[in-house]
Amino acid sequence: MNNANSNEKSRVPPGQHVTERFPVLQKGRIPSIDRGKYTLQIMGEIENPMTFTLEELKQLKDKEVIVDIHCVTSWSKLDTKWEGISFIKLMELVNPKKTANYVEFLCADGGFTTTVPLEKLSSANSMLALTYDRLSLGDKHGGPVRALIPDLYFYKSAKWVETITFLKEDRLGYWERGGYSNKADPWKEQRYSTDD
Ligand SMILES: Nc1nc2c(c(=O)[nH]1)N[C@H]1C(S)=C(S)[C@@H](COP(=O)(O)O)O[C@H]1N2
Ligand SMILES: [Mo]
Repeated sequence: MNNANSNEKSRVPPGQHVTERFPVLQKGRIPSIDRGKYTLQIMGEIENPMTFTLEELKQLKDKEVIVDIHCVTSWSKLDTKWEGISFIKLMELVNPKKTANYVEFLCADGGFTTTVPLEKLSSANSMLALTYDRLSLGDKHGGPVRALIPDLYFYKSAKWVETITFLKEDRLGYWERGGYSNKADPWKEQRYSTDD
C-alpha cells in the first residue's frame, strides 16, 4: 500500500467509503429560497436576539475550511472547501446566556430541525456556511445558508437554515426522531439511537 492510500484510510471513519461525487440528500423536496428576502433569525437563550439579511451575513464571513464530510448512509467526501461565519463569531454577537447548552436549526424544508451541543459549534471546523468551492451555495446543497459541522455525521449539518434557537435542554431533530443517533460521531460510529 502506498502512503497516499494509507493516509486516506486513516481519514475515513469505520464503515465509510470515499466518494468523488457530491450526493444531494434531504427528507423531501429541495426548497428554493429568495435570496433578496432571506433572513436568518437567532433567538432563545441569548442576550441579543438578532435577525440578519444575506448581505449582512456575507459581511461577517471570517472563515474558510477544507474538511472531510461523512454521511450516515456511508459515503464520505474528502477535502471539501467551504467559507462562512464561525459560530464562535456569531456567539460573540448574540451572547448566549449561561443557561444555553444546545442550538436547534430550523430549516425551510417543511420544519426540518436538528440540534447540536454548543461545544460542537465551537469546534475549529464548524461554521455557518455561505459558499462551497468558492461559489455561493446553490439550492441543492442548502443555500443560501447551511450549517457545517463536519465532526458529526452530515445530517447534523442543516441545510436552508432560517432560525437558530439556543436551548437549555436538548431536543430530537427530524432524523434523530426517525432513529438516527443524536450524538452522531462518525469516529465512534454512532449511527443509530441504539449506538448512543
Ligand atoms: N434542512 C435539511 N438539512 C439537511 C437534511 C434535510 O433533510 N433537511 N438532510 C441532512 C442529511 S441526511 C445530509 S447527508 C446532508 C446532505 O447535504 P448535501 O445534500 O449538501 O450533501 O444534509 C443534511 N441536512
Ligand atoms: Mo445523511
